[in-house]
Amino acid sequence: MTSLADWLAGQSVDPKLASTVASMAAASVEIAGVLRQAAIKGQVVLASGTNVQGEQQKALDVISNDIVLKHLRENAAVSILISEELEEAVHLSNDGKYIIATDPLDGSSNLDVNVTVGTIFSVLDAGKGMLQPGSAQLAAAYTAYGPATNLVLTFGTSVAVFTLDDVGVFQLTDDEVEVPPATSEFAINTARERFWDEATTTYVRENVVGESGRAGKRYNMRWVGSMVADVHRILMRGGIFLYPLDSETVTKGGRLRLLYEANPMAMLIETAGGRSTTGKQGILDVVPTAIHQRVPVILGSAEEVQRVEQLYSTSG
Ligand code: P6P
Repeated sequence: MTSLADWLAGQSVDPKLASTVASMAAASVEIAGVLRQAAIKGQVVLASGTNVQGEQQKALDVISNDIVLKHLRENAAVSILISEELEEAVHLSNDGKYIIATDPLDGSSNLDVNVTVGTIFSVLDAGKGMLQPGSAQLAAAYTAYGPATNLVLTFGTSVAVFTLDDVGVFQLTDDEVEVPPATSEFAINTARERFWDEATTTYVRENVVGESGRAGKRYNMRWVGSMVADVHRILMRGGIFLYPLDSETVTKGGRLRLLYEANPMAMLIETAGGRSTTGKQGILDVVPTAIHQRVPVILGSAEEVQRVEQLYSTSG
């Protein structure tokens, strides 16, 4: 087996970039341990307050953010942290080379029902500022806390999967992930149908009519409600994830965040041969205007995303 440390040492990337990824991986190993023991230690998922021992409680997403901060403060290569849990960016080092944008615990509302959640992060060149398009990312990754703990990582040329072993070391288990170009599985929250635009409505309707529909095949639907879980399934066996702009999310620009959800996931999917779009443009081409900006997200198997792009292009 090849450990993450040995694999990173063999990559042709700046050693400080490799160490930045290693710090985030170490944070995710610690977060995995916290999540496994949370119920036993009386840590509830979202509430704050005091536990049965009268100790001050923090929600697990705040605890996860604290763990990320601790690990990044120990790495002088990191200049700035942008986190879903923090309104403002945190300045960590005057001569750091990199910016980390992260959702420390995405999907945390699923924790109380023991569904896979994750840590998502993106690495940017600090010299270019915080508001860079996703195409400028130097690395993207997530850790999925599921039956196995998987770190899925790319520097832009290939996508590698690491699995946490029984002594807390990430071991390489797949070094050439490729998203199948075709699929018969789509992921969307169908409870939002009444808010959908014409392109989304047409696309889903064509899928659910099965073999007699435009796609000419039967589809299955999956919606975990945890982006890391849905995207990991799509990376591993194909599919399409849709959180499109709809009549309710339009006022905020979408549901999911650009810098630390859409961009890293789009980089992973596109590096693995898939496609991503907001419906109007490639996700990685969006120039951010704010660190917590939201965008519509459609990504996954290339042929499927192209069908959706075509529907958007003809629906005006
Ligand atoms: P909905 C989790 O809160 C999250 O940010 C993503 O992980 C997930 O894909 C999405 O929101 C689920 O949204 O509207 O279906 O609850």
